[in-house]
Amino acid sequence: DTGITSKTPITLLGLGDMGTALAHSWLAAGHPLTVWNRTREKAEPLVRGGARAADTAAEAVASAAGPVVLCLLDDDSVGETLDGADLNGKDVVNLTTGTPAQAWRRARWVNERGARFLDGGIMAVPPMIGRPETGGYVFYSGDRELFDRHREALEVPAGAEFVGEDPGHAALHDIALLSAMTGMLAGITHAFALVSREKDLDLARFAGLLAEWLGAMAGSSQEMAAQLASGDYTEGVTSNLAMMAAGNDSLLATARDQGVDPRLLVPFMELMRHRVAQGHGDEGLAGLVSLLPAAH
Ligand code: FVH
Repeated sequence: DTGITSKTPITLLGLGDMGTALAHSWLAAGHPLTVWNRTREKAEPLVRGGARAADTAAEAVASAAGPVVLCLLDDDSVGETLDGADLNGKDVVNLTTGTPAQAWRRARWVNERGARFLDGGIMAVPPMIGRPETGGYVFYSGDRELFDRHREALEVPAGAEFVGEDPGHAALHDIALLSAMTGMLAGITHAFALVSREKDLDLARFAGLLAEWLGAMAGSSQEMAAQLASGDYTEGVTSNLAMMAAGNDSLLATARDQGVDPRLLVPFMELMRHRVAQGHGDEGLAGLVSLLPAAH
């Protein structure tokens, strides 16, 4: 073994749970890897596995011949870490979770320092990294040329989904999916509150039924997308709002009978009722989107 490889060298700043998982996947795939972490000890197991640990973030960046990947706690820690580093001519890939506005500002900040910028939103947890069969992936947005150039290396830890040249779009996709998940988890919590006091009810069996049902219902997002695209919120409606709003009475009555506080459901139900009261009971859920613009 000459130690010479044609694999893209990676510089990784941040060795928390996610950064460490990313590092192991690149090492396992044979990529030369330079790492830096604020708490140096976290780099030791990776050094034993063949990585080089830089003494400072600035030194890691200065020696980078490939993408400089950041996977840190938040956008502030990205700013602190890159402060004082010479970014001129570098390719910066930020896998730190943040908002679209933070991504826009960070892109400008990085570009002003002579570097290219790609933002990423990781849709995976650490055990899914380097295991394509788990379906984990990363949303990328920003510099398309940077993405294409390093695509092979970026696809080592998880799948790569480029969602546009607007640097904020990866974060927007990430946050939109996490927001949808939050609503889903609220629904799951309510469902378990309804059934969990029943002594003779098999919760594991119920969990399986629930997961299957949610999977089947998730297809309605395509119906909503089509309605939003056409502007006709009645297009292809399978379940209209008037019917669903009427059904809500049964959901609330059952919550009451089971001694369950319906607070996780009520705001959404009120939105449905409002839209029906406006005379749009024949629509699907897409019409609710028009009720959501926040007052500034
Ligand atoms: N872990 C997960 O399940 C999720 C999955 C989806 C994506 N997230 C995001 O990934 C980013 C990193 O997450 P993480 O799991 O690696 O987070 P931690 O284990 O808490 O590690 C945090 C690292 O950030 C370093 N750090 C914190 N503050 C600073 C700072 N001011 N300057 C420099 N580095 C800083 C910290 O260093 P240390 O504490 O070890 O010294 C860790 O390396 C994150 O955006 C998730 O939202 C993960």
